[in-house]
Amino acid sequence: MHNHRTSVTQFIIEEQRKLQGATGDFTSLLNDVTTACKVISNLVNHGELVGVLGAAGSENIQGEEQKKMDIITNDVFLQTNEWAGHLAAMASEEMDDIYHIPDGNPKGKYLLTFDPLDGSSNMDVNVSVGTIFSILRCKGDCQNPIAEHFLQAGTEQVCAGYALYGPSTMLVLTTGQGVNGFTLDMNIGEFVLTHPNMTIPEETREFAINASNMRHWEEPVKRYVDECLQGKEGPRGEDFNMRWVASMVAEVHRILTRGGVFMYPIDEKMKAKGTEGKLRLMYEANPMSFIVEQAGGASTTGRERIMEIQPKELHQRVPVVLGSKNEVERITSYHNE
Ligand code: AHM
Ligand code: MG
Repeated sequence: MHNHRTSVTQFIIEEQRKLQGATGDFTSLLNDVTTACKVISNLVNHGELVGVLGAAGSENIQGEEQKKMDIITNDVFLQTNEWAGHLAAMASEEMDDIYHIPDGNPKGKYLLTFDPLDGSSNMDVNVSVGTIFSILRCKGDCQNPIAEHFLQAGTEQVCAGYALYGPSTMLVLTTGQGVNGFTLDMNIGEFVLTHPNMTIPEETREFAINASNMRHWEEPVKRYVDECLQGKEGPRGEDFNMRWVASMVAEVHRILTRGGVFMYPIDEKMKAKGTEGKLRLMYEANPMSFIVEQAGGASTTGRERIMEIQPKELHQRVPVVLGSKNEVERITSYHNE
């Protein structure tokens, strides 16, 4: 007998049926987003065979070197999502300003933000990379969207997700009813439900942080990591393991799978430069926080819940501490002491 698996499309349509007044708009939008992720997955898989590795020779608005793939994948996202009429506008880590739907295409009631290729420095060394996205409702005049329309707290997100281009390509999604994971079946070109109801274990013995910044860390972060490193002999009484992939998507996926905590905190070096963090609120921190909270974890800057931050600007950066609840609460308590 044929073993039927739920495709992501079927899953979203069934979710939509539970909502009163749903028009199918959101379902179609999500379909386009997953198509974009499939196109990117194909490019990532082919790598230098299709000549996409290396630097583009340009910088993004944060002054970071852009990879060829940052620009290509950004275009894929725009082209796949600009025509169907579900969106009022888009915003991306790789574009200075918001992206307007081209004249002649209908506009819709949603806003899409994305980091088309997170961890792109890992492309050239053939390590996992990902795509992160978030969907908001456009409130106000959606025929003439402006950047201010995007400045909504993370709690307003309608949907958040990521695609992880690893040994297999996965799509992990939340619409506020838990978190579900889908694996791309290359033979049929569909994401199929393989990881229903993903939840983060509360207890963990694993942390992730770029330790090369240790000398710049604030006291609470130093204390937390130091206590982990002391292992069995220290105040935690247990040995901890450390990981750093330098692809946030891979890091969050590991945490969803086996628990752990991920930190990109603010440090003295950032403060001296007037930066509030490394990761971006709209494209990275908010969508990942939504997913992590929906999976039973927690997400904070160390001082406040990320999803409650009222964004001040599109490209705002924030400190990020997320993962297993007990560890995130411990780190928060160190910040409060
Ligand atoms: P990117 O969006 O430019 O790729 O930067 C974000 C990435 C995250 O995926 C990752 O957690 C972090 O930057 C790695 O930073 P570092 O280079 O300090 O290790
Ligand atoms: Mg990124």
